[in-house]
Amino acid sequence: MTDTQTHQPTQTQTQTMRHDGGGREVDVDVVVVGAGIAGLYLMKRLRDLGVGARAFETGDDVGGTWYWNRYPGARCDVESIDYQYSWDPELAEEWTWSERYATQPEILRYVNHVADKHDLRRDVTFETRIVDARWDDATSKWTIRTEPADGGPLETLTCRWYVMATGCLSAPKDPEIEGSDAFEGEVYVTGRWPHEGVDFTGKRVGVIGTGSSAIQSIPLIADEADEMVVFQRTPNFSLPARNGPPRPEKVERFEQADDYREEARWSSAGVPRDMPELGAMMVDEDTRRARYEQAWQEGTIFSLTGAYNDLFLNPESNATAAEFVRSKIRSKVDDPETAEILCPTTFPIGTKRLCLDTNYYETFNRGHVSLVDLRAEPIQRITATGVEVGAGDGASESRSFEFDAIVFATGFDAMTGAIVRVDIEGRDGLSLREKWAAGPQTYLGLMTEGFPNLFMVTGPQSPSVLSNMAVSIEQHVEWITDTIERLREDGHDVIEPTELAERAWVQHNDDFAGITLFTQANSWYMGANVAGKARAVLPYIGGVDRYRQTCVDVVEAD
Ligand code: NA7
Repeated sequence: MTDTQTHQPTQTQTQTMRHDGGGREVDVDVVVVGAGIAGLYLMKRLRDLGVGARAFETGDDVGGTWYWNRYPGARCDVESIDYQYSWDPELAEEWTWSERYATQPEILRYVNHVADKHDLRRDVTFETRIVDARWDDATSKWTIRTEPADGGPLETLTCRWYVMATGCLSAPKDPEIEGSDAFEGEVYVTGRWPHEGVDFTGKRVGVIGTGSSAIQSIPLIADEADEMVVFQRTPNFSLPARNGPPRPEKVERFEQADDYREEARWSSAGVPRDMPELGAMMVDEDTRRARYEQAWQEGTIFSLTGAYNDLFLNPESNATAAEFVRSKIRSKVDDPETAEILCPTTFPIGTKRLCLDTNYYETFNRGHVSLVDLRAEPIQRITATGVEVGAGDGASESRSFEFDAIVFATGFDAMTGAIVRVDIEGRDGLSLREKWAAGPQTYLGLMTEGFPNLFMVTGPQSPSVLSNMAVSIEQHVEWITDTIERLREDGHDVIEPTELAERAWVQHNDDFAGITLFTQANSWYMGANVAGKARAVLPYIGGVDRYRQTCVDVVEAD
């Protein structure tokens, strides 16, 4: 990032109030959007640096992803020892995770504990949405308009630095099903689950989708429901989580927390682990199967696709791992026809997010649970009473299902959705939504040319969702806040990537993706789950370690 302009340093704490036509205008150094894991750490760091900052959050409390995703069975798919803050070492002493993979309520309690301990809520305006943000070249500031949830008047504020800490999976996508508003029974969306919980006892429940949210919630909803129908468009690969108490070997390694964390920061996915030296085709079938079996027993999302070093590169190698998991699905599901429907065949394993489950496949052995294969019988529409499926071309009879409740587990407009839902206008009236219409263009997933002083935490083209988010969030927050501090010290008011640097980074992303199998899947990694969204590899595939080094090099090169 070289294209900086020199101005006077900003004031250290500028909560200057200006009254303008009865409206309230506030100027702060930094506006942060989001009070999740990223937003809270940003606010803590900015406060410690003496930088005036205000955060805005649509929810009525902290937590981000863990505030919204309250569906039954919601858990992190990275072990809790890895998925926690490292910036306050006392937290590891104060907080003991009860499970290897903590549930959403436990993670939310942890986030609340951190917010309480560091008094972070006082700088957050809750129940408030950012409507738009406009860059003003004359003042080198952003003008931001916010809207309170109660429909009160919009408020305007200005800031020098604008940080989107809006999360990668926070904008639920439209289900894109005809009549999705027509159902007159209870409607639930996994990413916007009611705080008071839902009792499905005695109910007929339809679940649409078989991604991670569905795979986590289906076994628990089935425990309560009288009847359950799962509507599956694309089957997913899921591995048993083998949840329980935190793994003793992990707990033991974590006793040297500083070393452990440094290893995580310089690992490929933000979790310390042994890297494979061999390709899958370099060993015989028995050896391979034994290795996959060992990985299957480990219960992490990294074990199986990390068993050999070419599983994301070589289709033949990948096919051996995929077939191993299919054999497991067939052995778990009693009805062979149902088992085949549950077996993924249309994408290489790992190129859609792997899931971790507890009794997912086994749930289809329960008498009151059935599966509808939407590839054979697509959903025609949602009606007032349920769901209608059928080929619609006379190839298969249409069928109707009646429900008391429908659960939409239909996913998110991932990586870019929450960013472009805000109307962001950069230099010369450039709209971010328009700039990214053919796919995101960023420098390091941190900034984008034409939008000075706008930062993104775990933005597209950074490792983000292909890594332990806790590690990647901390790296981005530290990079952004260090950069702001340095610019202030050096008397620079503006930072913006050059077009050339950005083009090179986008090209590097595409080059990396092009040598892997990721481009073969219609996944949310590729933007393929949202109608009309450009097809582009959204996360950086080169790894946390390579990426971190690049960020260090950029700073060292001034
Ligand atoms: P996902 O993984 O995007 O899953 C969404 C599911 O919903 C997936 O099975 C989709 O099928 C299905 N879907 C979406 N739209 C439709 C329509 N119109 N008809 C039928 N089925 C549909 O979201 P999750 O919330 O489960 O998980 C997101 C991430 O959160 C997860 O990867 C973890 O990292 C945490 P498709 O595959 O598109 O055919």
